[in-house]
Amino acid sequence: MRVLVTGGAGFIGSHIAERLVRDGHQVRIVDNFFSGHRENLAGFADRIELVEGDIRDLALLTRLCEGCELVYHEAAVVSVPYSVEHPQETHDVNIQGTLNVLLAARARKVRRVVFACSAAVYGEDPELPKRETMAPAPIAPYAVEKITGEYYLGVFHKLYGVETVSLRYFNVFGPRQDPRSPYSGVISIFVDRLLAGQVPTIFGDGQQCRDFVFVENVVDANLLAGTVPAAAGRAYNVACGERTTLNQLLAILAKLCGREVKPVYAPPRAGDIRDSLAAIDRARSELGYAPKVGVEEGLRRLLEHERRAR
Ligand code: UD2
Repeated sequence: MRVLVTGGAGFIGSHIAERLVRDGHQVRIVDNFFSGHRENLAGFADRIELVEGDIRDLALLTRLCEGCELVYHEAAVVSVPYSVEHPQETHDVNIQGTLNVLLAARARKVRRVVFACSAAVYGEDPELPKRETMAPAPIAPYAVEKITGEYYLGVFHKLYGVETVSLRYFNVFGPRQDPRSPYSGVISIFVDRLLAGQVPTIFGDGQQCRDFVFVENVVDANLLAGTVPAAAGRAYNVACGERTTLNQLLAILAKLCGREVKPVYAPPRAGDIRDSLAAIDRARSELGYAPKVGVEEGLRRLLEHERRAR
């Protein structure tokens, strides 16, 4: 089948696109290269249709949806702090862009749209694990934008019959995650520092926890979300369902690198939530999702990939 991946040159989008190509699908990518990179497509660039363009352009999206059965909507401004600094811009991309994807999908009779949502929608309610039945409590523009996108999906499903699935990603990590921005994920930053022989900084006491999930598991969840009939109109947490503290994370990385690492501890980062952990029962029972790559194995694969790339 023909599939459109928005943000297909980005960290997660490129992994989804690569798997789809490997499975024999015709893949069309649209990316404006704001945070995507052509290098992310190395190895399969000759087997995709790549269009440089922006999801704020409804006419373009409508053309790109022509002949597509499925859309994976991964394009977004993905940074919480950036959304705090530039709420108008992130609104335009993350809300208007998502609405455009849905309008284009409806106009071109795309069967299903799978949306990259975020654990950010849960906000700072301390109750763990996070379940999809909990009320969203956004505390940043980014979270407002992601939950609004999800609400739009629900409405397009109910009103217009577009099949929609929203995947609430927790802390995704893996190859191609850019460590060079101040908004990068902690694992990409730690691995970059360790391989450069530098000392990582832990903000806070390191006892805060996250539900880190290797990107291949996220790809699995997306493929299931694209095919399982009962998923239409639903939202799912995508995570490992396990908590890892930052101190544990660094200890695992140090062990895998075969050396002792003493981090620098700095004051907690403003606006951070303390702990995060997902319940993944719904994704397990309805999608048949199971995280195949655990955190430690994912970290081993990431290190191996980064060592080879240097
Ligand atoms: C994640 C998502 C974000 C949003 C948010 C919702 C990523 C990359 N970000 O942000 O998009 O969904 O969850 O809650 O997945 N830290 C250090 N040292 C560093 C960098 C970070 O100690 O050099 C700490 C940081 O203070 C935090 C933890 O690591 O306690 C995780 O930080 P993050 O930026 O990787 O991800 P998070 O959970 O803030």
